[in-house]
Amino acid sequence: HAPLPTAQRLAVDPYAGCVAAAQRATQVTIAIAAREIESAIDAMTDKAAPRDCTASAAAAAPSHGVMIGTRDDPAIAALGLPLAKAGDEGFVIRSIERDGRKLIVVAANRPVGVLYGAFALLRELQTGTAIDALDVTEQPKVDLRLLNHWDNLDRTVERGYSGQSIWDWWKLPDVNDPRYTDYARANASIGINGAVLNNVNAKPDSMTAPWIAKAAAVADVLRPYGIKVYLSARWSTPVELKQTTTADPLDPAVAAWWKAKADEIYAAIPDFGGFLVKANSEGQPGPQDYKRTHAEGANMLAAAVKPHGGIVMWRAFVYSEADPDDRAKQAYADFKPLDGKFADNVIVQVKNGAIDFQPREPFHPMFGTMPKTPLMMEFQITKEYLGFATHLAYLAPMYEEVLDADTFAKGKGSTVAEVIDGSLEGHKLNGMAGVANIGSDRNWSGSIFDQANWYAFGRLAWDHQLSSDAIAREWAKQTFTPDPAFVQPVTAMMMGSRETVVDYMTPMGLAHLMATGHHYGPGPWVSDLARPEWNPVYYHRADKDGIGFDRTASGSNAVAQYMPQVARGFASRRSVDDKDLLWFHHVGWDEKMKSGRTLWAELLHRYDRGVAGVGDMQARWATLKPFVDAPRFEEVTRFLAIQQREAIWWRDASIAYFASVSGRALPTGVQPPA
Ligand code: GCW
Repeated sequence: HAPLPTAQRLAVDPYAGCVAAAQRATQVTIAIAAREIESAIDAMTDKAAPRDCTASAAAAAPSHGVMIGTRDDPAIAALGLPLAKAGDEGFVIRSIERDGRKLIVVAANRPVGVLYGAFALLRELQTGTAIDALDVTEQPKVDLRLLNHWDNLDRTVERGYSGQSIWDWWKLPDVNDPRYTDYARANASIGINGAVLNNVNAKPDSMTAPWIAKAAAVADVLRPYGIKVYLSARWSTPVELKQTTTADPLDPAVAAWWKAKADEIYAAIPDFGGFLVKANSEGQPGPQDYKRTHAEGANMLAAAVKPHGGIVMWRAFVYSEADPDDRAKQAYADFKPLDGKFADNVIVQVKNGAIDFQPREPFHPMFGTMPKTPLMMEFQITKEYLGFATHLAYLAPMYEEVLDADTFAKGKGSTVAEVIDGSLEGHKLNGMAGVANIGSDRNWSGSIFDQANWYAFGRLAWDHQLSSDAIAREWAKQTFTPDPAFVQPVTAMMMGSRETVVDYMTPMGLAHLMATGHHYGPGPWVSDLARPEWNPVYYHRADKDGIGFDRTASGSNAVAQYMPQVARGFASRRSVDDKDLLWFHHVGWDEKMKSGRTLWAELLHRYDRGVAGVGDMQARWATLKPFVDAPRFEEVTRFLAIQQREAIWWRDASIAYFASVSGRALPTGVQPPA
């Protein structure tokens, strides 16, 4: 926490001191919340000396103070605050006067709510809310707010761009890196309440006794911060550990093995959250190997954790060799017939779009069409397809676009957000997961601005009604300075950044044009990979006449997986938005776009706009130098220079390739790739 601007600092200053927290001695989470407030206010008001508040806490009654606690604290209960509106995890923050004293109260029903309230108070102070006018009551809209770590047991991170995994498995369980505590603090500050520690491409080892002990040590650190630990489970684990001869979910020996395994895990981690499973996808084993359905598989695991209150998150990201005519259709095709067949502690985890975390995808057709099954969102925070850590792309506008999309499941206004928060169909299980971008880099996320994506994910999981713009402002104020002369331009820069990436990588609904394997840089020409749906040419379908994937009735008819109103909107050339055009339609190069340009000219225009957009970010960032410390300023400057070079690379390579396919002349200035 940086010192506040003078006026605000003077107002906050009288509140510095020991927090009155009667439950400090008995509730570790309350003690943590009190310490967070004390040390943050000290830092905000520029106090040097750390004080010891452990013993003397409530002894003095100065004229100003902060008081925190749950409804079980009589001093809190006596205030008559609207705690009924705070639920299990929410809080009330109020500025009040009591016996001539000015008090800030942070109250909740449970200790974790007090902790969330403490961090919310600090956010209010740092973003400039007047300290004597606080009146906030909140509770999260979504219950499961989880990070998914694609972290391997050897500390590599699949699609990670911020160094090694923060989980130092080798030294666990004996050594707890202090970073685990900071990780817990950062996550609690934005309301994240669960972490899947290991990669969905899981290894059987993670289910063995030594690894369970390591996970338990991490769980012990995270617990006081309200964060539960979950594990990814590999379907064939019992077979690979040579403890069963099959992984058929209907074989009693298999069910018994998982039940015993769950019992073993819960003995070590009593509040273990449950399993996340990637099955029958990209070569991973699964119940279909035994001619069983995803539901039969999920339900067997669900029965094992059920007695302990655990859940199973079963991923819908499936596609296999037996691909139908369109990969985008497979998840729905596999899962739709299973609607209503899942046990009540199973939730199906669906990526935001039907292909794979592209810079832009229309929302996944499963949202709104699986009414009897709780669905949770899977967003990607790490930027696998958006330029890794070096390209600046603020992802909240993308999350927001998907959450606000209308599924029409129960008529107009049935948003994806209402599907995943459970309100549309009345599901008790509901959630939102983000594939983490966290690693052991000093800046945690690979770049400063990638921290904003972690932050924004947590804020939106807490409240999907928040705007991406407001979140960017909050983040900028807390991360750099609340000075409006900085916050306004940096927010504008962040808000345009994702669209800029879409423009120079995959404009107008194009997708999956990245180079093979690593997914960094352009590769629209790639056509020789073993499986058709791995090749970019499968997605853009460019030829002499036109470009785009016909997903209407004359093509794969993927549109039919959406509710009729949505399907009609996408299927009609008149109503489909240009941003989604080539996702759903194969369009002639010379056809006229809404702008009046031909498709070819419109594509060129957008590629150019993308390159120019990066130039604008560079220019804007340069003006912000006075507000930013030298190391951070320099890093962002250098990353933007990489992005500028690579935006040109993307544009020129894409245009040169599409020009060669369509037989069009290269515009001046575009270099064909070597
Ligand atoms: O996005 C793709 C990635 C894979 C990943 C897979 C998945 C964990 O390229 O690396 O595997 O999706 O989500 O399962």
